[in-house]
Amino acid sequence: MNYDVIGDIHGCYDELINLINELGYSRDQNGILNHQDNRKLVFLGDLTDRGPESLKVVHFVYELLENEVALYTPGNHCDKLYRYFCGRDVQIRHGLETTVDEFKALSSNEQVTVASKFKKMVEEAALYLQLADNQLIIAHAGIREEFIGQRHKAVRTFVLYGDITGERHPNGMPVRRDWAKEYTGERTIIYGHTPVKEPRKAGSTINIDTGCVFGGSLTAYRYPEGQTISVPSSMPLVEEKFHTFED
Ligand SMILES: [Mn+2]
Repeated sequence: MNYDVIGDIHGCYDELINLINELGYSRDQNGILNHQDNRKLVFLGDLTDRGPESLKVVHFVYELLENEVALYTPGNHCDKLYRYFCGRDVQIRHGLETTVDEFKALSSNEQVTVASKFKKMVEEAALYLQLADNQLIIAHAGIREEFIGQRHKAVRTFVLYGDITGERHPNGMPVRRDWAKEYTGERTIIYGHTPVKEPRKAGSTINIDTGCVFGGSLTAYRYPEGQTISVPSSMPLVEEKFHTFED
């Protein structure tokens, strides 16, 4: 199986549709989206929050999962929205407020539908994906080589939040270590979570969060071809949200 892995969408539904069209997916006579070359889409998490149409993205990805044309692994924003839908006491900030506003504007029937779809997606999802005979790893914020195959608490924190130190930068952003630079493994690791202007390769890792919701682009990585395809964002550019790395 060949895969098209899609970076952090954050409610940018129009860009998602543009990218999927660009990748060559289309609907068959039964209205089911698929690819004539038998490819699958892979979503690496953070489907919602900050952007304009988070719940439309949820419905769309849910349909693809039901039709088995996509795989999904959650991000930190997915984890928090899941806890919100479970009625837990979560802080409605860092972008969750846009999704909650969309949710509250729905009828109670529509609320039940979208919440149960999303909960099912997250409950059935793996913390990270091991594909292509374990040669392709997809993890929201990345993963250390020695963590591959493990699922304990430290692995979960790393996969959802990255290699955080617990400290914060003066602008409030958590300090994240550059784990990808140290990665010497053979397996391909595709991740997102940290917005970069261009897809960032380091060893056999690639960060494909090109900050669509901050006015960058939405990027897909084609495996095994190793090619990236990006579509431009319709959102205003928020320059300070993009990270730069020393390679
Ligand atoms: Mn994230």
